Amino acid sequence: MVAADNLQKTQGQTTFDLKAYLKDRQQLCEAALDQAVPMRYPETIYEAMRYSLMAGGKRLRPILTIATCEMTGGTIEMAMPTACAMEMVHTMSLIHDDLPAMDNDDYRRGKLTNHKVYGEDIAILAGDGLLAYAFEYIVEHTKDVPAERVLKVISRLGRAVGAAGLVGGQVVDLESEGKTDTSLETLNFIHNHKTAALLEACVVCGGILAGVSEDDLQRLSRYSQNIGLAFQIIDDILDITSTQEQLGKTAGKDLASQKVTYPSLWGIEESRNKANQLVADACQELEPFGEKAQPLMVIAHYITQRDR
Ligand code: GRG
Repeated sequence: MVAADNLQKTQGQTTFDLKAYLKDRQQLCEAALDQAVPMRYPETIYEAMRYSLMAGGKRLRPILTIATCEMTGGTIEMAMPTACAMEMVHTMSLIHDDLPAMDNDDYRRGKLTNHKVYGEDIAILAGDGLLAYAFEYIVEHTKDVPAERVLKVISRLGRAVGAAGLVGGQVVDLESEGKTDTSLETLNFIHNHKTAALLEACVVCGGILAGVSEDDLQRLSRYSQNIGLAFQIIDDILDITSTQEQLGKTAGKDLASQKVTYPSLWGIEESRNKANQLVADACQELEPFGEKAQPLMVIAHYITQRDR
């Protein structure tokens, strides 16, 4: 289904059916991921990798890659291997984040965490396996895209994942544990790296695959940094206002550990206002893309309206 199929006419006004769009894209991604990581010998590791990869989740990251690639003139087919790789990297980061040495969580995506089922040793290796395979998968499966674009995607993803991205954010987060005086600057550093960096890579890489100009790449980068921070602010709010059943992971952890979060600094209402402002700023960056930007604009609003 192309994005235009999700346009609906209601009382003479054209609206975008986000629910149908997300469901359609989630199904496409689920099928592609299922195919991307089949069961093989040694079964233990493939089973552990598939356990977390196929455990659901919103599939926001691969959907962003596909939506950006389509908006900038590419196709779903061009984007899908990179989209799958983004979800592999995201899933590996969740597996490692849940380990006893990190956040020590028992539930994720409504199921027991990977190490609870397979043990810490296999969970670490399942994360490593997904991380390495993500890069291999992009190189081996991307078709009809010039090689230099694929190289750029590999480079951007590597940067987003390493010490300049997720790993760096996680380290500062670990160092902030137990501290009640974490500054806003440090909090922003943590989430710009832990959360926004991968979301940015998803969006920017979608554009790179389609061959966007440097100016448009900068616009996509600003859009995704804004939605990345908004995503984290809402994540912090949901940790307070939602239940474990709704989130599929332990709720109320931040309050219990007295962690400094956006709502602990600003309160819930002000945090929500800031998230809405970030989404408005993000959407402004998309104006030059016209009508075609509708899916990315609607996804940006979904980020602040979501309940899980
Ligand atoms: C990447 C090499 C490497 C190591 C990992 C553990 C770690 C370093 C980083 C932590 C990254 C992390 C878990 C950030 C949190 C991001 C976040 C808000 C996750 C929740 O994302 P959702 O709500 O989850 O999109 P679903 O399950 O819907 O996909």
